[in-house]
Amino acid sequence: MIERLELLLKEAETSIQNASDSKVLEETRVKYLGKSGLVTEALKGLGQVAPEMRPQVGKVSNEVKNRIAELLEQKKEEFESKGGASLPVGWDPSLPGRQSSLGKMHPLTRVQQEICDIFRSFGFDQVEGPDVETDYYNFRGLNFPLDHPARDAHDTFYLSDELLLRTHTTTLQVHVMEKHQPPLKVVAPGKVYRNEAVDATHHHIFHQVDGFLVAEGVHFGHLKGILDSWVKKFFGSKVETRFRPSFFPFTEPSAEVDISCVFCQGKGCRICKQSGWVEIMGCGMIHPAVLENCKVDPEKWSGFAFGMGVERVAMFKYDIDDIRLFYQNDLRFLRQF
Ligand code: 2NM
Repeated sequence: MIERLELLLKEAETSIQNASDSKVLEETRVKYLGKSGLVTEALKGLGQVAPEMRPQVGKVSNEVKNRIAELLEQKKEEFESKGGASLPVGWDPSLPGRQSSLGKMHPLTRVQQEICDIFRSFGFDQVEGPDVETDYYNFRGLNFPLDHPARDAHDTFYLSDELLLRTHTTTLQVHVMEKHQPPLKVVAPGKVYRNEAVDATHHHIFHQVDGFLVAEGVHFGHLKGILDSWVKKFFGSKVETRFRPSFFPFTEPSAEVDISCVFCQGKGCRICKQSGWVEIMGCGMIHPAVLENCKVDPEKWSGFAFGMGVERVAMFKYDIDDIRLFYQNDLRFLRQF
């Protein structure tokens, strides 16, 4: 028995020494130490050994087993230090590596961040909120009358009588004013949803940045100053603004903001339809009813607010003529930004 074990050890030593790679080494391990390996099988004969010999035979068999295991381990480390152990057979380390490509931000995400970064540099805080809102935060709190056309199911995605997908991020102004008393300066970016037919300039999901400022003695001049400064930072210092009277339920007075066309410097071109001006956002002085809804005293506080579409601003900045390009994941389009 002892002789047999010593013979197996010699054989195993030679096999391990000659093993050419980690696969052959593993085969050698299984051949000797595996469940039905040669050493394991030899040990099953221990029962037939005379009882007085058993301790010595037992000792030798343990030594043989441990020695083989040790040799296997040494050889394995040798392979690993050469970098050979985990390499698949036939792998050619001299081949060039596979290139992994780096992704980047979607143009809409970037433009949305650029818009908000400028307002943050003016001291505005940035907030975000839920896409699913109640009728109150989206409409009633913002002074929309019950029969306002925007509340029609044709224009808004209702989840129930009371719940809907927000049609503007102006909902955040109500949330913020309910929780915090003025003075406040806030911008709210996010996705909004409208039940629109999709075409080159409309989509049922788009992005908006809405903002407002409430303090003591705020007037229309402050609104013009802040928005004109924002336009000059975003589009360039030579770009002019103009304010045209308009209507929104939550502001009074209300205005549309046009900027001089950045493609023709206001001379008139295809983009501005020869007018020299392009509409870029809506704004106004916050309606006293909205302040009251939010428990802000309109006798003490006043404020202005504005809202713009991120897609529209991005399309104008980069001369993109179809809003659908933003959502098609076409890398030929996305890689240009
Ligand atoms: C716009 C246009 C005009 C607006 C109003 C408010 C507030 F504070 F009253 F809730 N936030 N944003 C506003 C005003 C939004 O988007 C075209």
